[in-house]
Order: sequence, then C-alpha cells, then structure tokens
Amino acid sequence: MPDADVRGDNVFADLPASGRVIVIVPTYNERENLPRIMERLLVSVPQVDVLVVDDSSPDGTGAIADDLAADPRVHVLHRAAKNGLGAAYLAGFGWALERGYDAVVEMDADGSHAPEQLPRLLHAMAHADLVIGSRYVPGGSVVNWPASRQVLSRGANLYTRLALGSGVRDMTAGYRAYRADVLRRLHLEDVASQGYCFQVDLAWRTIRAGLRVAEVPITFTERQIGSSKMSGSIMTEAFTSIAVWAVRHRWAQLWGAVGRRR
Ligand SMILES: Nc1nc2c(ncn2[C@@H]2O[C@H](COP(=O)(O)OP(=O)(O)OP(=O)(O)O)[C@@H](O)[C@H]2O)c(=O)[nH]1
Ligand SMILES: [Mg+2]
Repeated sequence: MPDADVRGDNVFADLPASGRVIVIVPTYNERENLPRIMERLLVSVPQVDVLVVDDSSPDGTGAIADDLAADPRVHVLHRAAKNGLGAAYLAGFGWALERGYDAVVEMDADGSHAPEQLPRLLHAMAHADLVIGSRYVPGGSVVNWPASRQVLSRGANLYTRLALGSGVRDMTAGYRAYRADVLRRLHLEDVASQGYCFQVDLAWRTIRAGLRVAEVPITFTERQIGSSKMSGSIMTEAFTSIAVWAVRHRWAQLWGAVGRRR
C-alpha cells in the first residue's frame, strides 16, 4: 500500500483556484533522461501538464521533447542558445503565467527529483506560497552524492542561511512549487541570476515579500546518466550575489533601526 502522502490522488483538492498545475523541466543534453522522467511524472501525477524548456541541446533533447509532446499534456519551449537555468525558468514562468496555471513546479530532468514525491509538495501548498522539496529537513536525504558534493551543497546552504538570516534549510534546492500569484509578485523582470543562485534569489524574494515558505522532505538522487552543468562560474555567481543581497539586507535593517531610534 503506497504512503498516503506520496499517492497521486486528491492532491489537487488543496490547490488554489482551479488547481491547474504545470511542471517546468529545463533541459540541456538530457536525451536519455527526459523520456524516463516524463514517464514517471505522467504516471505518478497524471493531472499535471508539463513544459520542457530546452536550450537547443546539441544531443537532440529538443526533438525528443517534441516527440513526447504527442501527449496533449506535454508542451515544449525551444530556446536558441544555452543561457543558464535561471533564464530557462524565467521563460517557462512567463509561458505558464500567460496560460493561467495556478501552480508552477520546478523539476530537474536528470532523475534527481522524484516525480513520485510531487504530491507531497502539492499537498503542502494548502498552507504555503512556495513549497521547497528539501534535502535538509528531518526525513530528507541525498542518495549517491560523493562527499565533496555534499560538503559543497551543505556549505552553500550554511553560507546562505548565515548571510541572509533566513530559516530555510535548503535554499538552493531546485525541486519546488510556487503558487502562480506569488510569481506575479516577485518582480521577475529584475531577476538577473543565471545559475543555481536563481533558486536562492527567488526564495529570498518570496521571504522578503512576507510570503509563506514551507519545506517538505525529499529524497534527492544523484543523476546516473549524462553530465552535470555545475561550473566554477555558477558557484562564483552564487557566492557574490548572495553577499550583495546580504549586505543590502543588513544595511536596510541598520537604517530601519536608526530610523526607529530617532
Ligand atoms: N534549458 C536549460 N536547462 C539547463 C541549463 N543548465 C542546466 N539545465 C538543466 O537543469 C537541470 C539541473 O541541472 P544539472 O546539470 O542536473 O545540475 P545539478 O543538478 O546541480 O548537477 P548534478 O547534481 O551534477 O546533476 C537539468 O535538467 C539540466 O538539464 C541551461 O542552461 N538551460
Ligand atoms: Mg542534477
């Protein structure tokens, strides 16, 4: 008998408005992974629509996505060049908001985010504006990561938490669900983050807007096929951007305190 929390039925009962959900899957060279993740997703949560955002992958992932779009739930956005995860998601968000979806999910194509756990995220939307599938809350875990990658991810989260003073345990996580209304309030037109700091940027915007962020535990599994797009420039962008946001935040707090004393 499946875990009630992980089962696909009735997840839409808790969602805002009509409960139309779109799962955005960004892809760059994921030809072997994409069909597997799509099959798992559409079997586990058949009520969702999916948007694949492909940046002209040289390995032909875009054409595979077009074949998958024979299923009316599947849509594809082809972009001309590899412009980073942030830009791919922003294009996907714009597409989804124009079409009136009520909730927007982010999911990697490489199998790290289990579609079978998506109902958990959707259920939690009943009481949250942004739900993060978290590796670092009780019950969350990471499978098959080398120690070096664990240290990098934990270090990035610790740095982010200390710098910004946020209580979120997994701010860099890429498995998430947003209420569409929230995305409309985050001033997406100003988002410049390209790599993984895009995730921190959006969570930070959500927190600063006074909205509710919830974390639910997930099992994150390292990709088995294909290669990571993580790079030194992505890490540098994250480190620098978070430092800038932290300084701005502390500065605003300081001036707020000075203003109150006068
Ligand atoms: N459209 C698009 N997708 C991207 C880009 N960079 C990464 N992706 C996709 O974003 C998702 C996450 O990227 P990954 O390379 O798996 O990054 P990661 O999960 O931090 O790294 P690993 O743990 O090593 O897999 C995958 O589905 C990628 O194909 C990009 O520039 N454009
Ligand atoms: Mg990955």
